[in-house]
Amino acid sequence: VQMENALRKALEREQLRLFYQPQISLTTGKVVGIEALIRWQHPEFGLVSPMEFIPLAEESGLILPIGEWVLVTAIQQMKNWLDQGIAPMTIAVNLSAVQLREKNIAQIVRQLLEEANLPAEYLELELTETAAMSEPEKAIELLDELHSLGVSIAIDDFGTGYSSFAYLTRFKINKLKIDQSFVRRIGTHTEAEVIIDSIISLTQSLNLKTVAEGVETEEHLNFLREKGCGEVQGYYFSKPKPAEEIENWLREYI
Ligand code: G
Ligand code: G
Ligand code: MN
Ligand code: NA
Repeated sequence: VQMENALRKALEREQLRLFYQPQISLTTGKVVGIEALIRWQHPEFGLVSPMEFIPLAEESGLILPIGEWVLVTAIQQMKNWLDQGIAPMTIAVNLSAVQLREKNIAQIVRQLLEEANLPAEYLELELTETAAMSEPEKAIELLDELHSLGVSIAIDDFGTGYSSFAYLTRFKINKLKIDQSFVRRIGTHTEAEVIIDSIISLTQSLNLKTVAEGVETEEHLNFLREKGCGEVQGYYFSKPKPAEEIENWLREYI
């Protein structure tokens, strides 16, 4: 309860921050997207990882106002970058399973895009495989709604859950994000390499994009390029950073 109150105050006192991490196309070498990742700038404990407070936010329901804050902030930031000419690219926002169950989430997204005057095509929503498969029929309905708004959808942490191929074809999705637990094992674990290879083939057959997460080394990168992975994200390029720092990184990269 104490932590819950502290988190509620963090939202009110504007102690939440978004960090941003680039996604790079392996075909063009360009930055094609930026993922927004939340942090809590705690006055005593410093930067707190979402792993420490998202579960609590989900249990307490605080994830709804926090998730909306993330959407508002990421959309505003993207609009700002678009106006500065640091584009084209998408901003990717993580959605929690709890937000997926919120009845009017598509309405909220539509309204926030309208208020910020950001075209829907610049927004990508990430839903974990586990969240999508926990209530697949509901997910189908929501993904249909979001798809008709024009936002794109990525399935996050792919390979760690239990997707059925039947659902994958019924979900209106644009991208699969290969979980970093597989990428980390490139070069050391053949099974992980086989799984990555299969996910890439699967996305190609389904006409989806693939992003590999957690790319840290040249070896990871070469393997992924050779297998035909479309996009990569990871410390090899940049850690998640505050907006100003990622802007500087973008200017240098371009
Ligand atoms: O950035 P980092 O590796 O610390 O993120 C840890 C976990 O927190 C990841 O699984 C990520 O998806 C999740 N996460 C980061 N930001 C958000 C957010 O805004 N909303 C939700 N629901 N999860 C987030
Ligand atoms: O939303 P998702 O579960 O994909 O969260 C991504 C998480 O992975 C974030 O916490 C981010 O900080 C972290 N991350 C991003 N790139 C790397 C990387 O190259 N290596 C490691 N170990 N973690 C990464
Ligand atoms: Mn993610
Ligand atoms: Na992930």
